[in-house]
Amino acid sequence: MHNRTKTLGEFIIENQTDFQYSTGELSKLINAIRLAAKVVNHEVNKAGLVDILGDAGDTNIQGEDQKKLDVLANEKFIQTLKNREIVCGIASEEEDDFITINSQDENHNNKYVVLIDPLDGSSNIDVNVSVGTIFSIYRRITPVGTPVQLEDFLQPGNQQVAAGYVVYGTSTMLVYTTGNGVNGFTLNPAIGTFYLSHPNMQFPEDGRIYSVNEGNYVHFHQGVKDYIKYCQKEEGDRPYTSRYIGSLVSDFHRNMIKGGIYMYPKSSVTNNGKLRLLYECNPMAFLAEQAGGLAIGGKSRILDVQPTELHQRIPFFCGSKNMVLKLQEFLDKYH
Ligand code: AHM
Ligand code: MG
Repeated sequence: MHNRTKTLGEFIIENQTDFQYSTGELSKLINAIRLAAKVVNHEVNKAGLVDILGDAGDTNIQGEDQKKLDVLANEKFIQTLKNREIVCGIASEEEDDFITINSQDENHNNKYVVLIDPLDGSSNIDVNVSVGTIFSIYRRITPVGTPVQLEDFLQPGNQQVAAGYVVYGTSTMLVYTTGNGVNGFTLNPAIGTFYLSHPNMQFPEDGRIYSVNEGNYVHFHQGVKDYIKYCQKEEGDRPYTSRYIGSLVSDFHRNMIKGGIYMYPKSSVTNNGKLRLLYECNPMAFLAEQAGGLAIGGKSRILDVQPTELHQRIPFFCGSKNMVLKLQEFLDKYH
């Protein structure tokens, strides 16, 4: 019998029986993200036309201002979530402060907050290389019915109820977890539907790819330098392959499929590395662990870090379990 591929919409409905979905609120939220992803996908796909139709800052033919794609992606996600009245607050890498969402009756009845990096890897947009959206969802900790507070956003990653990313690559994929494994859905652009293409995604336990900006090598700490040398040494299954897109979502996605490690260490010039704990590291760490991988911030598990500010940065090492454990050995030597 022909086994018809499931759509993301069907998958969400089927999984509504998970305890996390019991009120249907989280399902609605993931549906809203699915919709926003399609809108942003449409914008990303026509990014190359900006040169022909007008640059950011110009006025387009309808008299509207052209917007930079990351600004546009930010607006689309926030607008979609606001319109559907399903969250009580949003924090975005693109906004200085979090946004409070009032429901129409001003009751703040929704219980989820969303944190997003609307378009990550934005230096890749102008050169037609993959970019992504990253999202992270928490249940608020302050009482429902009151305005959302900063502490609702500053929860450790181990409190996430869902997280995921969209990769705008050769195909557009939405990959997410609700704490019950990781599933990947590929967009059929002809009909605008995501199909379950990668059920139960798993990091291979071992890998042969390391992803790091080696241009910063001279600034890295000795443990990271030694690990990079280890990756390059001719011994056993080494040297490993070096692959670095400079787009976290794409580097992570490839490593999860093929086996590998992603590193953004601190250095002598960036004390905490570059990546943001709330918008980038926590959601990726949740996905990594749900897919059998690991994510550490140097000394300890990323998901156990207590955030202190919205835009906090942290060193990030993430990928196949045995590769991260090996790296940890090198880091521990210098602690
Ligand atoms: P962004 O949020 O400004 O796009 O920066 C995050 C990106 C990650 O996607 C990527 O892994 C990293 O920055 C690359 O940084 P670098 O160019 O320093 O290697
Ligand atoms: Mg980013």
